Parts: sequence; structure tokens; C-alpha cells
Amino acid sequence: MMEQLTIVKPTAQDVHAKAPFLREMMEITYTMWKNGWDERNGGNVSYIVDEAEVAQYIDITKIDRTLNLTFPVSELANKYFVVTGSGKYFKNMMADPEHNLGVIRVTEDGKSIDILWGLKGNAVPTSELPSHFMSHIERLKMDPSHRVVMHNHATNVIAMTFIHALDEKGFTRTLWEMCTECLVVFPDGIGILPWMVPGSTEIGRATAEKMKKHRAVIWPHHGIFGTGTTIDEAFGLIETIEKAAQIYMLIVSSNQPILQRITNQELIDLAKAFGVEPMAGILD
Ligand code: 2HA
Ligand code: ZN
Repeated sequence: MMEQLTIVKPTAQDVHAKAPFLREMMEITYTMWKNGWDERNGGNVSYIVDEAEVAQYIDITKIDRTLNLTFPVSELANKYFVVTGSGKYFKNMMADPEHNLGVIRVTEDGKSIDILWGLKGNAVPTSELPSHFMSHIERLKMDPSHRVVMHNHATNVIAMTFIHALDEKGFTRTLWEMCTECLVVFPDGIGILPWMVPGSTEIGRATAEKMKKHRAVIWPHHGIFGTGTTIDEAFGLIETIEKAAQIYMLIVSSNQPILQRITNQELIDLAKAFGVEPMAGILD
């Protein structure tokens, strides 16, 4: 007998039925799972939301729990985030957002977070919170309209990290060559870390360091981080990189000789036509 997935219909009173920032998170995490990028509890997302917007749907004076951070983030003091929960399955986001998502606020001193909504059943924010928070800090310095940090296990990106050299310039150039739009979508190129233990403050620091120059960072044999000013932008960035990696894997797997490619001059022409500044040291 086929097991039926029960979708609990939200009632009009449910915050997640009304708040656009929660709907967006539910829909994007579910989409990522459907794409095969978030098996089991893989992946995590955090999204900065304005206080005024949160206050329209949630009583921001009511604190459910306060959790101490092992890494202080005074730069993010009093900021509100929607976050995915630690150990939670993206597959279940649409059916049960209150257990799988949370709305949190960083305290005035940056040493703790207040849980204001969701993360029911004593759940806590994503295990990759250090990478998320530290990346937010760096991206906000580069772009005050930055809002989203998104991590997933994009399949072809992971595959490519086994067979392509892990130097940032070479890897970026290969991706740019795979689809014409790539250079336009990520002219700032891809940051790549060495393999590291996930969930740690160390990988958080290393990821954030790369975020000073790039909006996307690859963790070899693990996955990708993408950032943006909106959920669509962060998702679109990862989607484009994953598509390029897929083309690369298809070409390599085809065992056919490469007969033609986008040339260096064509990439230069493309950057000029679209007014983007390509990551230095690749096309010159
Ligand atoms: O558990 O993807 O990197 C979620 C993860 C950890
Ligand atoms: Zn991961």
C-alpha cells in the first residue's frame, strides 16, 4: 500500500499561513528537497527579516526560549532571522513548519538568540549557524541589502569536487565555460574551502572569509553555500552553479572529445556586454 503524505492544511490563524517570509522559506526548502539537494536533514537556510515585517505577524515581546551562542555576533544584534531547525528534514517543511522552522532574534549583546516562533518540541537552529551568522556579517559589509544564506547538497557540484582541481580560479573558469549565462550570474566567482568538519566555528570563519569576495562558496565533497538579497536570488545563484556543474559532469561522462567551447575572448565580450566585472586573474 502506498503511504500518503498528510499535508496539514493551515488555518487562518496560523502565522505560517499568512507571513510571506515563512511561506517563502517553506516553499524554497521544499523545492530544494524536490531537486534532490537535501536528502534527510541536509541543507539549511537563514533569512534576515525586518522587525516591522516580523511584528506584523508575531508578538515580538513574547520570548519562547533564549539560547546562548558559542560565538558572539554583536554585528547582528537585534536582527531577526527565519532559520531552518537543526536535524530537520526539508521534505517535511510544508507539512509542519512550526517544528522545522523558527523565527529568532539576536540579543542586544550578540551573545544569545531569542526564539520567538516555531522550533517547537525544543528544536534549535541549524547546526551550521556559525557559518550562516558569520557569512551574514561579511556579506552585509559588502552589500547592506544582503538577506539570505542558503546551504544545500547540490548533487553535481559535489560530484565535480571529486574530479576537478579545487583551485578557485580554475573551477570558476570551468563553470563559466559551461553555460553562457554563468559569467553574468556569478562574475565574482566561487570560493572553495579545503575539506573541513561541518558545523564548527572554524568552518564558519573560513566560509565567511571567502564570502568577503564571493557570494557562493563550495565545501568539497559536501555542498554549496549561496547568498543573496532575496530567497530567489540565493536560490538562483545555486541553481545556476549546479546547472553548470551538471553540464560539466555530462560532458566528462560522455567520453566524447570536446570539439568547441566558449573562448576566452568570448567571455571577455560577454562581461563587457553585460557590464559585469569578472573575478580577477581568470580571463586576463
Ligand atoms: O545537517 O547540511 O552541513 C545539515 C547540513 C550540515
Ligand atoms: Zn550540509
